[in-house]
Amino acid sequence: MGTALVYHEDMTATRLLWDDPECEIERPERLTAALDRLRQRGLEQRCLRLSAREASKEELGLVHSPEYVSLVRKTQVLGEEELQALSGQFDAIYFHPSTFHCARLAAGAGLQLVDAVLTGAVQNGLALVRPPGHHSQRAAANGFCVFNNVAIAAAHAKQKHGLHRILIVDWDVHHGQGIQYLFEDDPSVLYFSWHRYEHGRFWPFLRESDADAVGRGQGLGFTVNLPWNQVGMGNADYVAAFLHLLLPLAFEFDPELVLVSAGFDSAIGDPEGQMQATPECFAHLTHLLQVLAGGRVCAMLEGGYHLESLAESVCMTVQTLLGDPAPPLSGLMVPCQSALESIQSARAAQAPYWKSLQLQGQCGQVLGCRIPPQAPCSGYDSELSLDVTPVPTSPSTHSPEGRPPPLLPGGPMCKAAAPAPAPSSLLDQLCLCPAPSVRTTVALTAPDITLVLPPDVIQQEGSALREETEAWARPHESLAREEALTALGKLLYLLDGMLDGQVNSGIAATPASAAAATLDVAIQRGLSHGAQRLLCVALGQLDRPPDLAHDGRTLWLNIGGKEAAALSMFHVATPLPVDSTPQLAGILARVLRGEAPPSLGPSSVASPEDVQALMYLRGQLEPQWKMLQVRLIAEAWLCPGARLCHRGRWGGQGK
Ligand code: Q9C
Ligand code: ZN
Repeated sequence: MGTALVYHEDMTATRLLWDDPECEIERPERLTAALDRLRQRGLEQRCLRLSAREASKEELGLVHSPEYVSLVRKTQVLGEEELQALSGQFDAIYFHPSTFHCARLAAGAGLQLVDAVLTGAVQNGLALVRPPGHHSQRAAANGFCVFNNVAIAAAHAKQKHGLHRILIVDWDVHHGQGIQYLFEDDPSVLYFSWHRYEHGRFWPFLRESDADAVGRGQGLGFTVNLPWNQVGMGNADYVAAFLHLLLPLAFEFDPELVLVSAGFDSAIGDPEGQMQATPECFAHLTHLLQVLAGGRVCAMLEGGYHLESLAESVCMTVQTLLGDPAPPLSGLMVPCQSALESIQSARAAQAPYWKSLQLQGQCGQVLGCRIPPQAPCSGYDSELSLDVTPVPTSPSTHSPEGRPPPLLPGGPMCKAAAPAPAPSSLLDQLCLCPAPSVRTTVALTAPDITLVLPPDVIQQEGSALREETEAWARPHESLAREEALTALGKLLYLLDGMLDGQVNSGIAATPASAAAATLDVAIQRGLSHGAQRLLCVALGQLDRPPDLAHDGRTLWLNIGGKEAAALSMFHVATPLPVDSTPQLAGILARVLRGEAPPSLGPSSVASPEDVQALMYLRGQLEPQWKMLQVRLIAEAWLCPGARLCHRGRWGGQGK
C-alpha cells in the first residue's frame, strides 16, 4: 500500500538569529541531513512524496487559542530585537520571521499524512518537519515547539475522520507535556511518553511527567508516563518498555490510528538525551507498532540533534515503514535496573485502569514467590546449571517479601557475554543486504490446501535433490512416506533459499503426521547451513518434542502444547488456545509479506488461566531470559559488564 514522506524545503528556513546555547541545536541541517540520507539509501525514492501544505487557521484552532495563533502570525513582521524579546517570554523558544510559515507547514504536513493514511492512499508514513510540536500548548510555545503538530493531527483524525481511539507514542527523549495537557481528560487519545526525567531534575522539570500522572476525569489511565531516572538507556530498555508496558495497553486499547511523536534525541549520540539506543532500535520500535491499528502508523519528527544519529534513525524508521525487516540489535538484551524500576512503577500506576496489567500483577505476586509443587518442569535446574559459574550476588533491596535472592546460577547469557559473536556469521552478513529480491515464497505440496495467495507471493516450484532429501529423512520413520518426502524436499529448498539470502520468508506445507520430524530436520539443516540461532515456534500439540540439542542455538517454543513447561530455557511449551482456522495459511502469507495483521479487537485480553500459565513460565524463565523481567527479583543475576559501551562512531559513554 505504500509509505508517504511529507516534506517541504521551506521548513529549513526558520533558524536562530542570536546567541542562545539552549536553542542553537534546533537547526535547519536537521532536516537536510535526514533527507540527504534517505536519498543516499534510496529510501526517499521508494516513498510517495507529498509536498507539505500549510495548516489553516481553523485547523490550528483545533488545539490552539485564536489569540495565540494571531500572536505567532504577527512574528512574521517583527524585527530581530522584537523577536528575541518575544522568544524570551517562553521557555526554550526562538522565533524567526519564517517561523509562522514553517510551523503551519509542519502542522499541515501532519494533517496531509493522516489524510493520506486514513483515506487509504498509503499504509503509513513520516512527516519530516520543523519546528517540532509536542511541547507546544494551547496558548504557549515551548521547547522549540510552536504548534503541536501531533496533537492537531489527532484532533483532526477525530473531527474529520470520526476516529474514536488514537494512540500517540512519544519516543522523543523529552516529555511531550503539551500533548499530555491537551488530551489529559480525553479517553479517545491514549498518550504514551517516555522521557529523561532523573527524578525531576531534567527539563522541563515537571512533577506531572512522573509515572503517577495518569490523566484525569474520563481520561484516567489514558496518559502513560515512563520517566527514565538515569541516562544511558539502551536498546534493551526501550524494547522492554514496549513489550511490558506500551504494547499490553495498546492491544487492550485497540487503536484505529497510531501517531508517533518521533523524536530521535532518544538515540545514541544525542547531546540532549544522553541515551544509548542505536538507530536500529527505531526499526524495531516501528515494527512493534505496525501490528496495531491495521498498520496505520503516522510518524512525525520531533527532536533529534546529533545529525548522524538522527539521519540513521530516520532511515531505520522509514525503511521499516516501507516493510523491510528490522536489522539485528547490537549489545546484550539486558534491561538495566533503573529501567525496570521505571517500567514497574508505570505498570503499577496504570494497573487500576488496564485489565492486561491487573491479570499479570495478580499472577506475578502469587507465582513469583510460590511455585506450585506440581510444577511440571523437573529437568529445569539441572539442564541450566551445566557449565555456568554462579555470579556473585549483592543483597537485593527489592526482593518481594524480603526473601533472599534464589541461589540459581546465571544463565548461559552470562557466559555468552565474553566472546564477541563471530563477525562472519551468515545471518549477520545477510543483514547487510536488507531486502532479498523475493519477499515471500509458498511451497505447497497438497493441491487441496485452500490458500488465496496475495499477488506478490511466489509459488515455489523447486525441490532439494532427491538423494539429499532421503538422507535427511532416513532417521525418521514418519518421513518414509512419499508425500512426506516430497514436502520435505520443498521445505529444504525453501530453507536454503532463505539462508542464501534469496528469499525473505516462506510457507511450506507438510502432512500432519510428519510435522514433528520435518521440523526436526529443518532445524538440523538450518544449523548446518550456517544459521547461528534458530527460533522454532510450533503451534498446536505435537506428538513429541523434537530431539533438541540444548546448546543455545535453537529456541523451541510450543504454543498450544499440553501443559506449561520449561524443560530448559531453550525448550518452552505453553497451553494457550490456538485457533487454526482454514484461513491461517492465507493470513500468515499476508503478514509474512508485510501486511499488517488484522486487529484483535477490544476484547483481546487473555483469560486468567492463560495469563496464569504464562506468568508461571515467566517466573521460571526470567532468571535466564533477562528481557522477561518486569519485577526486580533477578537483579542479583545481572552479568557484570553486560552493559556495552558504544564508543567510536557515536562518541557515547557506557553507563
Ligand atoms: N539541557 C524537543 O526535543 N532545553 N525539544 C533543555 C536541557 C530544551 C527539546 C535543556 C529542550 C527542548 C522537541
Ligand atoms: Zn526532544
